[in-house]
Amino acid sequence: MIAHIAIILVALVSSSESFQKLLLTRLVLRPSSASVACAPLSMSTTKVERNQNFAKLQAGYLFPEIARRRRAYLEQNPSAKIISLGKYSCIDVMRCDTTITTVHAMPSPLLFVGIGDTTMPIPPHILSGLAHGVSKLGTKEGYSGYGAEQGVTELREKIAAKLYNNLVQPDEVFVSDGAKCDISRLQLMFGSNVVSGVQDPSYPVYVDTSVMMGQTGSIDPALKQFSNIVYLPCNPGNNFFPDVRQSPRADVYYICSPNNPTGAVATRKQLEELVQFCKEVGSFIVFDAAYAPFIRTPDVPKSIYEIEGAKDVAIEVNSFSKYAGFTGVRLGWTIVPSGLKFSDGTPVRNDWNRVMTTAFNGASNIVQSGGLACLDDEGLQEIETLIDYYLQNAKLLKETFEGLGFDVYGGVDAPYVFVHMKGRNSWDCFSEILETIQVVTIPGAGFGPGGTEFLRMSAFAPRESCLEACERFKQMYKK
Ligand code: PGU
Repeated sequence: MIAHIAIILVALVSSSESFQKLLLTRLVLRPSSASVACAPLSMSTTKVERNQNFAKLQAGYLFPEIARRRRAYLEQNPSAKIISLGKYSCIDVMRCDTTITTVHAMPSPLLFVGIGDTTMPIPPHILSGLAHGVSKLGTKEGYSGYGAEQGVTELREKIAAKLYNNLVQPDEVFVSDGAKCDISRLQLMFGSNVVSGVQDPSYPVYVDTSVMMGQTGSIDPALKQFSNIVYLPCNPGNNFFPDVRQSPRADVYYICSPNNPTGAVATRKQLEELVQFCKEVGSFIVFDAAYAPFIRTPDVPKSIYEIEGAKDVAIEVNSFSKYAGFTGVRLGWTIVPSGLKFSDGTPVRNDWNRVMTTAFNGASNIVQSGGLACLDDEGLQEIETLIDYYLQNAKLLKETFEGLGFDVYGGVDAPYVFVHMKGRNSWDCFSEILETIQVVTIPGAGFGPGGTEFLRMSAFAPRESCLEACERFKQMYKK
């Protein structure tokens, strides 16, 4: 319709009389047969039915909602000096002693500088890998186009060797543009007839994509849980790891360790029991190991494949995002063991390959060159150094809240510190902290009902911001 109006205007201002006549005849005097047959549609609707699964989702995705609230606060308080300890943390200490107009005039300053989550620059060796990927494209010999959809062979081999000690084979590694995208594509593969099991609280993508795929019924407003999802309670009483035997069976268990948001890490024994259970009941595990390199405690598994028998039941998603500051660069991978099968005997890897070749066209060749550099000895050392830095922030946050008398979880082998606000709703605490000391935290309620009384603090921040946030918390909560 708008296009038609535009063409009519062009015709009217056109100097050529015959052109005007032609266009007006075609567009105005001879309406299309469809518009003759049907009653005119209102400007604001079409005849395309909305996917009702989307109507089941309660609100927008968690992190943009946090950003919206922060922006709203800044608009009311343009001189506020905000610190974020969650997503969008790299605005660090943001002085908005500008006018509201200036804030608007910048391209969403709060979000723009913050997208990426990690805040430290990409270190030199890894950066040189990315640069090498760029320069190769400018040469005849180095140029490459599409594919391979599964990732370049060298990178698949290096991931299998350097990160999995050859516990997995290169042809079980599928390189991608990130773990979140792979989780969504896994859901596409699983379809709408499976039952998902999630830790409660958990990274919201597992539940939201299950809803989008039509696996669930609607949400129970009192429980804040969707029907047909198995919510596995995770709390201090079970060290934030679920006892799957206490809940109804799910087809696919989404297990994240180190955990977002609780910061808990699953022990070898816990994972052994989980694998054993899934073998007994014939379920899959989707193991999200996006924070694996934060594990420093000896004998805590960094991959599900360190557990015997895991290749019979588990898929692992992973990503360079938090390893190497690639949140904006985008590079991840998923391991699908060759022996993992659906109930009809079809290898899962076949269907995953079908998804990746159909709904994905391979990770960027530039970025894969950066991934190769990550896995050189120098790159691995740079990753260690980055993670040391964030773990030090986590320690500062953890000690601050412990010193203030809170019960605090995580923050040892994970970048997240989970603080119990005892009896208080985390959205209220979020607002109170934002308004009182201008620090942005993430309410645990956003990760499921199990997180209602907790706040998630992220260690992804510049040290100065972290230190200043700790000082402000001390001021706010001192007795
Ligand atoms: N898995 C877990 C457990 C995560 O926490 C995140 C990001 C991802 C996967 C995404 O990995 P990519 O490889 O970068 O896609 N969690 C961040 C960002 C949240 C979001 O979804 O935008 C966080 O703050 O929780």
